[in-house]
Amino acid sequence: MPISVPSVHVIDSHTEGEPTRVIIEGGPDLGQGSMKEKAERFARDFDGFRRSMILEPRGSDILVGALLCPPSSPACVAGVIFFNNVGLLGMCGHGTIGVAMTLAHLDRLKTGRHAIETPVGAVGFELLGGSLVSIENVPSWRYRKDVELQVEGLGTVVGDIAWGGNWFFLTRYCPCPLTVEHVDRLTAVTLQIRRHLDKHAITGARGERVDHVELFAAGEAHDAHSRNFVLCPGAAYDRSPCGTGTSAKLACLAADGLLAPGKPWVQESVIGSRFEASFRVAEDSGIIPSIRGSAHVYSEARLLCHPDDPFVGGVYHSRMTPEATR
Ligand code: PYC
Repeated sequence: MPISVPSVHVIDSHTEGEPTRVIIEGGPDLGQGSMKEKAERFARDFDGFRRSMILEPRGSDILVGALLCPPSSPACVAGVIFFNNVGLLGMCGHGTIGVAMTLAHLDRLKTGRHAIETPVGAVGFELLGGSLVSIENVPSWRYRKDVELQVEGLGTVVGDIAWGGNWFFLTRYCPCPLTVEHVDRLTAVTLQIRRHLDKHAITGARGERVDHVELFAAGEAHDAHSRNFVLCPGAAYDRSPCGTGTSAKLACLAADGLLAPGKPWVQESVIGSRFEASFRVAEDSGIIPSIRGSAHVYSEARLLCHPDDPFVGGVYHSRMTPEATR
């Protein structure tokens, strides 16, 4: 007689090289309430599910998960909680593009404009045809300019703190070229910067942890305005140019008067993939960034979660435990 094993239907895609795993069916029921309340419930009561979906052996440290749930606003096609190897994300730009392509792959959405609801606000998106998606992110803004850090082993590092759906420290400090051959050094340096931010309680506007660090240099392609390296909360680096990081960058450029509303900004990632971005001025304050990129669905699976499997709860990579990444 076949044994019934709990299974989770997932669809994996990548956006400009950075993967997203959308939980289609088999995820926890988070009940009623706002997306913020649902995210709090997910973090508090279902952390084992998060670990099982993202960590090895079913996942990997570089995956971002997207749990679909009913939205509280009828204007949105889905509620989405993004999560990674160490916890939850406020928003995820590459992940929103991945969710959009996944819903199109399932034939749940047609070309045109739609929106999802995240714990930090509604995010509009447009399926542009083929693999292209453009998103309209939550209002983004710069909180502090030219924050000077004296980082052990690195010396003076100057950067801005900005919100783009997650909190970022953005700096032009570049110890080596922003290329894949250097990702170990770039990871070590950005972790060192983040440890300094943590140690000295340098936070977002309401005391939030600044959990993403973004290094910038000139773009390599002739039409790229900039290239970046983005350290994510769990010590993985973003293979895409990071949607929320590009939003935070646009907020800084806008605040400095270096980019006008509607003007294009091409942001390259450390692997050379790219987002095309621009912004409009937000009604209250800050900017509304638009980010355009491509996503490709590459796998559809049922993850089996047999209770007898000793590693059903996932295993942390030794360098990437929540403690090691602090
Ligand atoms: O695209 O916003 C993003 C993102 C955040 C973390 C990884 N990707």
